[in-house]
Amino acid sequence: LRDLNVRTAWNDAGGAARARELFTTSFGGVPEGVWAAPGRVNIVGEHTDYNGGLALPIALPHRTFVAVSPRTDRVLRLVSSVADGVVEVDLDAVGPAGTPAEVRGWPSYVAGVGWALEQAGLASALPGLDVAVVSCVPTGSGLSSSAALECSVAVAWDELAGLGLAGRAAAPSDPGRSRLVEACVRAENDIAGAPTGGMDQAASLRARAGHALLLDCRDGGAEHVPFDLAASGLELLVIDTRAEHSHAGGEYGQRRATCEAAVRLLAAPDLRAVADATRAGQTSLEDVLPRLADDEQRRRVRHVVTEIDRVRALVHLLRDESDDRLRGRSLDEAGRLLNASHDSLREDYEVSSPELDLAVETARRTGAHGARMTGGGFGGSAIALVDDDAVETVIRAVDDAFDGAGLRAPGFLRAVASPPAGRVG
Ligand code: GAF
Repeated sequence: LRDLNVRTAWNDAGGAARARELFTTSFGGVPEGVWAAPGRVNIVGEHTDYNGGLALPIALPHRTFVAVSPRTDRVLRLVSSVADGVVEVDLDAVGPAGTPAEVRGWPSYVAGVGWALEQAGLASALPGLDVAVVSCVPTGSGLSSSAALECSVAVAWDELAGLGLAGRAAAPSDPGRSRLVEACVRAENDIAGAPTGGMDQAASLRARAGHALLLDCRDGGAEHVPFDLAASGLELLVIDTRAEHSHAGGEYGQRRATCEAAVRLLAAPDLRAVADATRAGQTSLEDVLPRLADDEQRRRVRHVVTEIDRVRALVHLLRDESDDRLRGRSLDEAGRLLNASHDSLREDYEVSSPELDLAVETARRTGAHGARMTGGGFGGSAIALVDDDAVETVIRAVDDAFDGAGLRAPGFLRAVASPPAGRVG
């Protein structure tokens, strides 16, 4: 596989050394510390977070590393291994996207976290920072590189300013981390101007190694569901189509607005309430859908309601296995749920892309038990549930299919449920 684009994750020591080196060459001296935060893949539960629904992400072993020193003033000096030069931002001059004080580009994800921590009253006047950023989370690939950046900075500021929210590595504080999640989401919504939900930041800050994070996006609750595919002889293969996506563009926001309009028509608190009512047998999609404005709205709602059910069903399968293994009928059913999720996202929610469909179809055809797009869509990445001895076959087949279709060579990552954000050096 050496000739193919398989992206291995850096280990903590390697990532920290890279970040320190960039810090020293950019600012001189040594940083006070290095913090890291993971990207994520969502196993199932897509476009449910902003509908008060359920999602089931894992943290990736691929992380963003920030080498940081606090400053005595309110200035941020930021450097990234993938951007030119040092950017300076005055923390007292940061304002929402679309106003004269907006911060442009990637620095908005860093400055936004400071702004949001102060707005929420979690910090009074944060110190400025010198920050050097390096990452092995592919950017623009639907693997939450922006959340990884926000969350790595959040845990760094948390410790350097003595906020005490993240807790110690051995004893992470979930309530405190939930406050950090909220700040990172506000940074992304208000300062970077991307109207996303909170799944990505929650995965990066609240996930656990060896577990998927069952997120209840209505009340912020989280449960850790054992997710050790290796024990079942399986792998979760991530296929990065390298068709770039962005959620600051209009399509994501349009989906969100359509759901909000549907909720108003149904006089429901959110689409989660509709999902819960159909599950409890108090109503059914046959009753609900005719009350909506048009076919498009009906399809969007059908996706969200059925997707919430798919999260419940997959969690049930994962928990049902007394020895935490997926095999036989449970494995078939898990694959069927992933496939149904993709088909619903493609047909009803209309957020897939030709590249994602090709990746998914090829993986299914060459042995995956199930495959689907992951993340917001419109490009980005797909996941495939594959026997560990079939991974190479699927990788080669997808690479060939992309070549045959005249597309850029895709990237591949092996997803293992990994630890959340924290200090690494
Ligand atoms: C993107 C968003 F950032 C998440 O909040 C979520 O809505 C996801 O798309 C779709 O499930 O990753």
